[in-house]
Amino acid sequence: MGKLLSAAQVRAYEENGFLFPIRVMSEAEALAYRRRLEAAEASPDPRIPKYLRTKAHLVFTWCDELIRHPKILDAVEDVIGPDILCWSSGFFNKEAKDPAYVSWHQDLTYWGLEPADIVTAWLALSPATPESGCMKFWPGSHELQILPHVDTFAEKNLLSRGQEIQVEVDEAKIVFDVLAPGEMSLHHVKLVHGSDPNRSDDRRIGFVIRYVPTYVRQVVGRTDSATLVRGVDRYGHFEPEERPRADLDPAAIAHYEEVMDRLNRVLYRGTEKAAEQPAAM
Ligand SMILES: O=C(O)CCC(=O)C(=O)O
Repeated sequence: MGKLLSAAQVRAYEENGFLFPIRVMSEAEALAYRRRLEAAEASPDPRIPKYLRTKAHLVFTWCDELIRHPKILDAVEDVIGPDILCWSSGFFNKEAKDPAYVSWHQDLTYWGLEPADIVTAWLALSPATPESGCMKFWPGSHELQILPHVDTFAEKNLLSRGQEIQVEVDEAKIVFDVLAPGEMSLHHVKLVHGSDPNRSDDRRIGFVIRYVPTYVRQVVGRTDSATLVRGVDRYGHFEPEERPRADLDPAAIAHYEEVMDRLNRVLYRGTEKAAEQPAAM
């Protein structure tokens, strides 16, 4: 028995490369976070979408609170151990009847991180169903090497480069990551996954948190940064990040810009695309 997950759940994560549903908060708590998001989105400040997409925890106190949520961390600890850094966080949202989608991909492809003991917590703040365009997983694909990906930069693709694997996925084998608000899934950084457009009448809102054990390192960029959220960092592979003292605090924004400038050089390496508008990873 782990902190939150049973031994059978941890085994299922290791075998399949994903685990869901994991209830980490009540529907009411999830709704309260949805309201915080929607209040931020209501601001006329044009920089808000960028802040919400990548490393949102550096700019919004309630996102900083979410990446430290004890139940989320308990489940994460059960799969990657007790010394945990948050490398990124942000929203993958689809509006009602939104054609936006996510092509089949493996997260690790462009992140420059090693080794691959990295997990994403995907927290639902609205219903995630096949109709609303929930994630879909290829079970066991985290055991594969990184597959060849092509950059499409397709307009409706939510990924930074519209990256897509060059391998046929057997649709009969895929599993839909169905979640109610307040539930989350975990997926391994090499798992092949994607998602379809939202055909429902509600927004599909996912807060995505990338967690790495402290021994992971950045091998492409010269430096990288992360936030220690549990345990001790005995390695110092990542520069420590600063917590926001208030939402959109000017010091936090200056720190965000500096960190993102470095990270975008890694995420967009080898492309001509200017990295002025960080997309989701
Ligand atoms: O939210 C989605 O539809 C895709 C998210 C994703 O690709 C990820 O969290 O790695």
